[in-house]
Amino acid sequence: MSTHRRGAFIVIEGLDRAGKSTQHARLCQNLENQGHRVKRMRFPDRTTPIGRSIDAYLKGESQQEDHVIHLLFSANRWETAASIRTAIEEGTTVVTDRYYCSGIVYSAAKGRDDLSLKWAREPEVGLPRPDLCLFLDITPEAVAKRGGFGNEKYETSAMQKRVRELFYELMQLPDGQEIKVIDAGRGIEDVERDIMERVLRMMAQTKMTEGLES
Ligand code: DGP
Ligand code: NA
Ligand code: NA
Repeated sequence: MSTHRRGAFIVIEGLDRAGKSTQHARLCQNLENQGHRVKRMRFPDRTTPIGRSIDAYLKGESQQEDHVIHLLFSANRWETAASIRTAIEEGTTVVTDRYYCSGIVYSAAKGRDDLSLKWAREPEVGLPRPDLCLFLDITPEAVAKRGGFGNEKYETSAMQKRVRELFYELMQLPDGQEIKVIDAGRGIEDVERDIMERVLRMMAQTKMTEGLES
């Protein structure tokens, strides 16, 4: 009897300017070098029609009501849900740059009474759940040293401070149990090594064959 090994689902999360895209690229390359088949994804995926609306919103070219943009970000994840499941079942490891933790936390960070963490999580219920979510954490001081934020919608210190607090809140809840904090204030190679160690540990501990024996 042979067992078919399913792929892992790994999410890189973090604050703006934490180095997510660099680390995402390096992790994917490192996994491929070890012989894993890897599917690279990023959210928001700005290439779909919904993603183009999100892109315009983030660049300040269009306005959206806060609940509406939340649901568009969520729909942008749902567009890919089936392809994530298929890839994992086929043994491909899926690595995404952001996912629903950002979704929940960035919207809740707006501080509206009618847009709580609880409200923000509801549209995400049922999306494929990651095996591991790495939160690249960086202090506002370290971001300033990197040249500060860009010009997109949420790239202000006040917003990032609140986002950071809410990531830590989310980790205490059942939804946040797979989140692991990575100190992203260090050099690129140190962060890269730390991430790879966490991923390999997760892969060794997770029953990656569940449900797919043949
Ligand atoms: P990035 O392309 O990784 O820089 O992400 C774009 C911005 O969008 C970033 O500030 C984080 C934010 N973001 C990502 N996902 C969501 C989401 O689901 N909801 C909200 N409100 N913001 C999100
Ligand atoms: Na950004
Ligand atoms: Na990025």
